[in-house]
Parts: sequence; structure tokens; C-alpha cells
Amino acid sequence: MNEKNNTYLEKKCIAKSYEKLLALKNQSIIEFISEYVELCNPDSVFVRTDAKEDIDYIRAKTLEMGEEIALNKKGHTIHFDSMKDQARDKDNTKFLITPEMKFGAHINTMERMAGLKEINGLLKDMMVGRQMYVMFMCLGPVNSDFSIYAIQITDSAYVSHSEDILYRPAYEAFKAKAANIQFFKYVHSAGKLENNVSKNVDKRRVYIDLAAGIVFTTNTQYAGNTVGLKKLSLRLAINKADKEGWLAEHMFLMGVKGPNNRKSYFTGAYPSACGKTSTCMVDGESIVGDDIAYLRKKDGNVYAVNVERGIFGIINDVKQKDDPKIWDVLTSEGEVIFSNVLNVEGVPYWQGDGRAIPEAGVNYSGAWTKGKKDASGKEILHSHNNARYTIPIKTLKNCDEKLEDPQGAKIQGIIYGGRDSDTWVPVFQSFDWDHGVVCIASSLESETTAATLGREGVRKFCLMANLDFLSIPLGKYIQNHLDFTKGLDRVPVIFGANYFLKDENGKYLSGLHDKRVWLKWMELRVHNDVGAITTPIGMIPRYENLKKLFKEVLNIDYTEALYNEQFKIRIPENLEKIERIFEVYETNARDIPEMVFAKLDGQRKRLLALRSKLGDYVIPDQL
Ligand code: SPV
Ligand code: MN
Repeated sequence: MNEKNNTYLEKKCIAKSYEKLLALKNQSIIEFISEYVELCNPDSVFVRTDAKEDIDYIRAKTLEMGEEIALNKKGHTIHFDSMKDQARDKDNTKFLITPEMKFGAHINTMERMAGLKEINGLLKDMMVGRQMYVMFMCLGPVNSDFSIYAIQITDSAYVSHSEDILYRPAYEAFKAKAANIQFFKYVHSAGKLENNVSKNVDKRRVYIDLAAGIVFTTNTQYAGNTVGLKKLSLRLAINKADKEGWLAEHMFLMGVKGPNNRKSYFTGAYPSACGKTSTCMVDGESIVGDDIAYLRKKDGNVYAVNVERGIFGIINDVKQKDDPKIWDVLTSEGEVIFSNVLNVEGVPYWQGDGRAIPEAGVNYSGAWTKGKKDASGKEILHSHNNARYTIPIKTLKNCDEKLEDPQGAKIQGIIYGGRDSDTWVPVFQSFDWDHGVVCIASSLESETTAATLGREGVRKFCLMANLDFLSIPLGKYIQNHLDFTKGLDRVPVIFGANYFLKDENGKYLSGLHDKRVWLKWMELRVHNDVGAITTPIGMIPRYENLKKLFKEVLNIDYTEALYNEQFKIRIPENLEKIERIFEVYETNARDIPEMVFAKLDGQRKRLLALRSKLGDYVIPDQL
């Protein structure tokens, strides 16, 4: 690096930031930051260490710059994203690839040099008039086998603040490791702002340069696009995990209590808006994390950590009655960022909060009154479908003690759940690991909801709820899962879950809280404490075990009639599902493990054999 760069960086650095960088004794960090200071040309650079005063500085900046507005409760703020910037932008999220990188269908890619040219063009002088924040962070607990370090560069105080709530600070870890540290890199600029929101959303880009381990993001503020350590890291981590023999997953991590104070840890992968966060927050159990987990093999077992220490959760339908734990946090003093909800004189309102919808307030569309329409004449809801809260997990009363354990939690079960109105039973267990990986995890589908654009109830293929983030070919990803448990002493048990099964009149067959019972059943199954009924799709609960659990957990008299309706094997629908999944994999057949076709075919044969014996719909009693 030349003298000129050093001097330039030093000149831009404020509040001892340059000294903070030098103290890291790592030339590659200085070079990385210098490169983007020169390109983006911020007025000043602030380096955030782990010190409280630095964290407070960023919090104060969010208010000073207007990216967040203080609400009435101490520690509560509200942030808005542009009306056109309310979710992850899948179309403009691309992997920059070189000719030897093969990704196959389902993954959005772009030629690397063209992508770098475009993004460098966009970033040029993008931070003029603004301050650049440099953050040193860690994915997973610091100083653990799971830790991955990361540097975030951003011109958004809101992004920095969110990252502080969601991830562990690691300036001291960077300092201790000096030149021996490897890290992911993120460069973000919100671009031109108008009323504090990104103006040029048409130039929103999320470009992932796997070769350099850098993700670039421009012209957006929505956290799913901008907070580097969240979904941008998941994409880098899946690629890194592939090379190193572990798994990076879109999964919650939770403890489930069994008899005699036993606690068993589960991870669970569910597509967005399919019950992932609400499952790991259920009453009576404990939460380690709600979104991203890393899984590694150690001493013959699988262990997992939560990559995060906070939650960026959907706030829709959070009610005092149904979600008392999260309600408590959202209505008590403490650090909370609300995004894209309605602000009525310092009080936040959201959809399905159990309160009357106010007549007027301020939301992501500006001043809002009931009935306000957007440019296309569509009514603007008071709070967005994808409105969110950002909170530290430790503020939840049911936060699990494993949250900061560098060893992680030993995993007994893995759950895959989708939104499925007519095929899967509410809960079932795979015959073994391979069957679970193929016929549950790799067969996961989910129906679109009113919360996403387009027609409702359209089934979408949703491999392990991780398809949006895959940075390796589908077949390789599945093969890694098949290989993962080879040689282990104890292999986690794979379960399928479906909270959205409906009867012929379109009425949900499960209650909102039934998932608490399904969790208890799975906990008993991983210890072989209850039996199960073998069906062509896997093992399902016995009526008497569920009846007892419904009484104990929910004080509900669970009837055999409801059990038969919920757990009948729907053979035509299951066969159709297998055809759909076959089709997905046949279009990529070259890369797909033979095991996938073999297991799907085995399941098809079992279903056909049962149908020829007992007809299309088979209740558990008949088995
Ligand atoms: C999801 O959509 O899966 C989320 C929110 O967890 S985002 O940060 O947008 O990915
Ligand atoms: Mn998620």
C-alpha cells in the first residue's frame, strides 16, 4: 500500500478512528478500507470498536441523521424504508461468477468483471456528504469453532445500529488475532436519500463476489438487503461451509423440555412466514435463535450455534394474548427498532396487534390516513405486511442459556416445515437421515401467502427453506447434507411439520398453539420414549400419545375424529407432490445425487402399494 492512501484515509478518519485501525496490526484491513474510502468518498470515517461510547455514538447518529426517530418508550425507535424497498430484492441479488464456477438453475448469477464494473460505477462517490461507519463483527459467538469474523462498511447509521443489536461485536477479537484473521467483507451505501429513504431504488443492487469474499449493496436500506451479517453472510457461509464440511442453514435453534427436566435442542428450517419465529418462541420452551444456524460435527454429535444475538422478526399478528413474550419486549422499555409500522405520536401500531386501527399517523408512505392509496390506486395499509422489529434475544424471558455458549448446543432433532394446505400431516418423522434429507428437507414446498405479491396459495419449491441463499449447486448442497452425518455416533432425527393443513371447507385443522404439542412429541421421539405408526411417508404419532400431550400442554380434549382427519395419509396429494419434486430435480438431473431419485421412487412405491390395498385416503387406525 502506498503512502498516499494512508494519508488519505488518515485525513478522513475522525474520533481516533485511524489509531483504532492501526491498533489492529493488519495491513489487509487498512487496504480494504482505504480502497472503499477512495471509491465511495465519504466526508468522514468512524471506526466502531466494542466500547460502549462507540455503540452509543452510532445510536445517537441514527437519530441525528433522521434514519430512526425516537418513540415514546425509552430505547424504542422507528425506521422507514422506501415504499419500493420493503423486502429482499431477489431479482437484483446476483452472484458474480467466473467461468469455472457452475451454479445451475435456481441461482441468479452474473459475469464477475461486468458485475464489478457496474457496482464500482455505482459506488463511485456515493458517500459524498456522508459518514462511513466501519464495524468489526462476528457471526456466531466470538472465539468459538463456529466464529466467522466480518467487517461491515456502510453509510447507514440504521444498518450499523441493526448490526449491533443482531451480532456480536468483535473489534477486540480482530485486535487479538492481528494479521491471522480471516473475514467476510460488506460494502453498503444507501445511495441518494430523499426523506431519509433510498431514492434510486431502481439502481438497487446486491452483488456477491465469492472470489473476494465481498458483498456490495447499493440504493437500499431494507435490512435483508443491507445488513451484511444476515442473508448476505448466509450466502457466503454456505459456500465456505461446502469447502470445510459443515452446514450453514436458514434455521431456528431452540430447547424443548422433556420429562424430568430433560432439555433437547432442535433446529428448524421454515420458509418466510411459515411459523419459524413463532415456533422457537412458543410458551414453555426456550429460544437460542430464530433465523440462521451453523451446524458442525464434534465428538460424534452435531452441534449448532445461533449466528445472531438478535431477532429481525415480522411484527404482523403479534398480539398480547398469543405472543406474550415478544409482546412484553415490544411494549417495555429497552432497545427496539420498529420498521415500517405506523407511528402515532410516538406509539407504534402494526397489523393484527389487537388494537383498533388508528385514523392517522406516519408510516412508510409519509403522513398516512385511513384509506390512503398508492400511485396505482391500491390501499396503503397502516403497517406493511413485512414490517419488522429488531431486538436483542437476551431481552426475551425465554432466552436459552446456550445463546452465548461457544460450544453450541447438541442437536437431537431437525424440523422442516412449509405452508401446505392438503398434503403433509401436521408432524411426522423420517425413517432415517437419508430419507429425511430427500423426502422431507429436499421436498420442502410452500404456498405463497397474502403477504407476498402474486396469487395466493401457489406452491413453490423451497429446498430446505434455504433456496434463496444457495451459493453452490443444488445437487452439491443436497449431497453435503447426505454426507454430513457419516461416521457420527448420534445422528439427529429429521421431522416434517405442517401447521397449515386445511379441511375440505378450507378451515385450518390445527390450532395456533398445537405446535407446542408437536414439539413435545418430537422431543419424546428423539429419546424413543413413545412409539409411532409407520406409514409410506414416515412415522406419525399415535392417538393416545397426542391425547395425553394435548391435555398436559394445552388442557385440550383432543378427539380421535380430529386426529384421524389431521393424520390421514392423503395418497393422491402425496403422489402429486412426488411428481412435482421429481420434475424439479430432473431438470437439473446431471448434478443431483442418485439417492434423491432412489428415495423419491421408494416413497412413490410405498404410497402406490398402500393405495392398492386401502384406497386413496388412509386413516392411522387402518395401518
Ligand atoms: C427472511 O425473509 O427469511 C428474513 C428476513 O429472515 S430478511 O432479513 O429479509 O431475510
Ligand atoms: Mn430468514
